[in-house]
Amino acid sequence: MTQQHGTLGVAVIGTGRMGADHVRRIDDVISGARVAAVVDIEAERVKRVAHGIEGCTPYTDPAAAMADPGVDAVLIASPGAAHEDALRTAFARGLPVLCEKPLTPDPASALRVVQAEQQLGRRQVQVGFMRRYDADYLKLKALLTQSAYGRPLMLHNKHRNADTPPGFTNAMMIHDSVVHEIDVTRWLLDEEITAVRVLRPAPTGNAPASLSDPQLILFETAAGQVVDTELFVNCRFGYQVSCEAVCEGGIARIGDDHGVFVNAAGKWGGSITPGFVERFGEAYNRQVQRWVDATRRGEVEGPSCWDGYAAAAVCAAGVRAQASGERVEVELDERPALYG
Ligand code: ISE
Repeated sequence: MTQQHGTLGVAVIGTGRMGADHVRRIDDVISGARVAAVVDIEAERVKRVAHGIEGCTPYTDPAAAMADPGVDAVLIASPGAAHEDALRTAFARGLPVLCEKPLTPDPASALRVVQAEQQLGRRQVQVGFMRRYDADYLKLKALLTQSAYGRPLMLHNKHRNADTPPGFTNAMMIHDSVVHEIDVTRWLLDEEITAVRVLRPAPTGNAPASLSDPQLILFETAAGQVVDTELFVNCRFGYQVSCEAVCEGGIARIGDDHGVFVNAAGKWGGSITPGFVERFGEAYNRQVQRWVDATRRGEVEGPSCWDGYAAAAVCAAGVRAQASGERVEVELDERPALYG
């Protein structure tokens, strides 16, 4: 690894909303890394993003950026369909990767990535499931790991977005939004999800007519736990993510995000964060910092390609369950030894 200025030279692939946010984060917020290259198919946009970042070269081709001698590692934030190719190029060049979710858009391609990483004989990818780096989720995980309240029996999740971007579909409600609850369920409970059901109540009038919003998603785990998620992506009032773990000896809940709590003019209350970039800003910072630190030590940690593949398998079952109204079992390959 050739690190200039003692820092990790990162190529950020994709300069849309998340990619641009990661460029800002690496340039301004975290330590130990610099943005050595940015990549986007839109030449003007990528030039604009690179402009003003010292030593940053714009590219329209991911492979060319990864061949840049100043690039030591890759952050993939392009649309999911482009991830498999970018990952394979990074594998061929031995470049460590932080790959935004989804690892790839479907289980077959995600499994191919798992198999390609297995052939390397070592982990090279951290998958960007950033909730694992959120301070509240980390506290909840610690309580469950210590068995502070006994065995967890159920999780109740709420996942609310103020609104959806144009073109957001029912399938994206699973792939883009519920994928986070899929990952936190597997991580918090340390169990695979085995089956999915989706209930679709009468929709809100605030969502586009093509969207069945809200939805209630039910997971069963291999240990027999049941997890429900209320997904409401046009709730209008703000961004809310919470998780309540119901254990044998107590209940622990996170995500009641009040910030400052005010009593005034005959009212009490706090405020609600507007969106995920604000709600999970610190988690994104910690995620990228931990990736940079581990990479500089020559290590790989955090959510793995297996986690990315398992999430894709549950998403596929979820989309089928959503369309059919039936209980759909998750089809999962055997977990390779590389992933513990
Ligand atoms: C978005 O892509 C995210 O990743 C957010 O965390 C999630 O809350 C939102 O629903 C998704 O669309």
